[in-house]
Amino acid sequence: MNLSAPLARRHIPRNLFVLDLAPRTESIEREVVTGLSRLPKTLPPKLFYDRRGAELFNAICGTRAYYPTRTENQILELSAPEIAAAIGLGSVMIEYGAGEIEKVRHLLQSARPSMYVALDISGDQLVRASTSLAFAYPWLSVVSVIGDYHAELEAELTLPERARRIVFFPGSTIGNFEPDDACDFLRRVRALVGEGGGIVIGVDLQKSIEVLDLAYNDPQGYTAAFNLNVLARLNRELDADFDLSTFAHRAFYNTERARIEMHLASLREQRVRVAGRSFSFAAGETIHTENSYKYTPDGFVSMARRAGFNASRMWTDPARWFGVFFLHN
Ligand code: AVJ
Repeated sequence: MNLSAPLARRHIPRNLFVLDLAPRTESIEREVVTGLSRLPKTLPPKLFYDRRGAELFNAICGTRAYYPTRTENQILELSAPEIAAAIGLGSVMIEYGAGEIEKVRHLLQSARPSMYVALDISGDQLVRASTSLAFAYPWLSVVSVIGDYHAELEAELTLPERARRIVFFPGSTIGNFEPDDACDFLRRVRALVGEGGGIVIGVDLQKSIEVLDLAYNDPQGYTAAFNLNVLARLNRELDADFDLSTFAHRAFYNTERARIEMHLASLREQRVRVAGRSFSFAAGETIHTENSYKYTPDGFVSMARRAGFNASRMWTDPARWFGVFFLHN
């Protein structure tokens, strides 16, 4: 965190509590070395979100090509009263991957939660965004937790006992998980929210390949920069020597598996050093950096049922490009 002391003193609101559960460097080193030792090589998508990556992701969200963010925002805005009615008043809302903390603002005024817990891996962004949220909603207690989805919230934090717990998981981040892991994630959410609890979750829906491909190959090149930024991060944090001009962004829709795949392709045969080890690349070989699964409404609901949830409804846009689901116990 780069807050100078006087600035920090003037800008910390009373209704904000910050908890840092971010994985330390050894754990990214282990995951990176394991991923690059695999065939095909892989890197976990959470590595995208360093400070620069979080900025680039925001730039992606502002492009015409990347429809999910604006479509989901439209749905949340138009259906806020109904979604808030499903959530109920006075709940504890817990958001995974909160980022800029913009989407939940559509719901706060009408759902009036008693506490809002924001979890994100990008610490600088989370602290900045939750500070401005806490100032904008002085009646709300804001807790921001720097960590990933596996952070054991319950072990680290005492949540109010009696309030209904609602997880908010917008952005279709669930699409990053393998379907089995997505189902496990929903099971864990179900255990966390308990009796009477629920989840409001944004899910990107299947649609034409052209629309999907363009969304991950925006003409401004932000997605390419976002993908390549992972290598710059490894250069900096794990003393790697990737030459970014010898790797290229690749993103395409895999129809059989209903997912966008993002890769970084080595443009030539080469060896790269990462954390004291050497990895060889054939010309054209890729590092698989992300999957983004696209669901049908029925497919998603049946997964939710397998996880033990009842799906009570889906809000969508006129073109049915994106769905916001309410699942409850
Ligand atoms: C934040 C995971 C939902 O999969 O669409 C955007 C990330 N990757 N462009 C997605 C992303 C490339 C995004 N999620």
